[in-house]
Amino acid sequence: MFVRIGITCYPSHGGSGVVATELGKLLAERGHDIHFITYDMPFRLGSFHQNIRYHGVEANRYAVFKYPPYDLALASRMAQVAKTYDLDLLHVHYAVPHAIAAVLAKQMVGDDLKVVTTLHGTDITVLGEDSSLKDVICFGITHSDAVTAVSNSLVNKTHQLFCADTFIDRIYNFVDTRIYYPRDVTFLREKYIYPNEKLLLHISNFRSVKRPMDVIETFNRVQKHVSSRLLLVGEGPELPRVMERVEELGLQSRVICLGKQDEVSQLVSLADLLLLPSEKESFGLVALEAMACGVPTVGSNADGLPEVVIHGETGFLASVGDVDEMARWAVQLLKNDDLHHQFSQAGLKRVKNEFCGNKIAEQYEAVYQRVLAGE
Ligand code: U5P
Repeated sequence: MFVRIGITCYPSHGGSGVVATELGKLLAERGHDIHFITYDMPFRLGSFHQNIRYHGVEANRYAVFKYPPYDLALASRMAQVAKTYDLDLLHVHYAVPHAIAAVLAKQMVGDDLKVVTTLHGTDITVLGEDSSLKDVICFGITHSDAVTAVSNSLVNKTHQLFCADTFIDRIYNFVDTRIYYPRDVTFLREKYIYPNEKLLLHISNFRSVKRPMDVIETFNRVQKHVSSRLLLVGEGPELPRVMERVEELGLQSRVICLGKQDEVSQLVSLADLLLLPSEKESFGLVALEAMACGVPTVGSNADGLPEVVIHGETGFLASVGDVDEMARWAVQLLKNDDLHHQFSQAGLKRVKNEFCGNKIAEQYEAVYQRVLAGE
């Protein structure tokens, strides 16, 4: 089956955009025609591929508009690209405003154009609680031809918050194991830590839902028992407060802050442990990236994270905010090389069995086939 697919996502650093981009690349490799329709080039799109085209979206800034009408510009661009390239379907990642714009584009083009919406998390768990958006999110979901969500937890949450009757396929996120694998990064490791030290890693958008302050509190406890350093990757609103706390605790020499990075696969391989203490985490893509590099996660048991990290097998999970418990688990793993190796191996096996790209691409293709057959 060959499908012409328009993909819309947030092109910036974030799980939904990363997965949408990686999926587009993989589908292109599998022979499908891929058209990214976004306001900016997705940051992980990388080099040229003959089956991938990019169509930018520009919202008109005419003086009378207090807010540039991006959603309408997107719908209009989707419809235009769909007509020009005879697209079979629009696959949109993140409900707001993408699903709604896609439904509008379908109305402009005609019913042959199908809409597949993938829910990634905060579009449901955060925005779903906003009364100004709830109804329109529900509209986008119920008018899509198929809806997928990245974890069972997110499927259940969507049913609870929105539409109990809508069928939702659970399709997990994936990693490209040609990029994420346990790399030999000894040369880089020497630049950050001494040979007797351990390296803990946190990667996120430093928003409060990621609880980055808990990362610091956990690390502070860990470094009292294990000679270690903490690498912070990413940027976001909580980062200044986080760095203030690092100073208050006198940890400046132990915490390395790299800011936003476009390519994290080498950095992930550097680490002995990933810290992910999120308050909400529909999936936890960084935990999967870490697992693929043989790095266990210590984090919270929020939402879908236990579907990715198996407690006691590929990492350890504690209640949200329980930094003492997280620190205890981290110390246990960092002090016991055999246990660490066992978790690392179990993680690699799990990635191969559950989260490999081609397996996930096949699941999306099955959804495409179903909607195109009108089922
Ligand atoms: N990410 C980066 N660079 C950064 C911060 C995050 O590439 O500076 C990526 C992570 O590697 C992951 C995604 O793929 O963004 C964040 O996923 P999530 O935290 O939204 O699940």
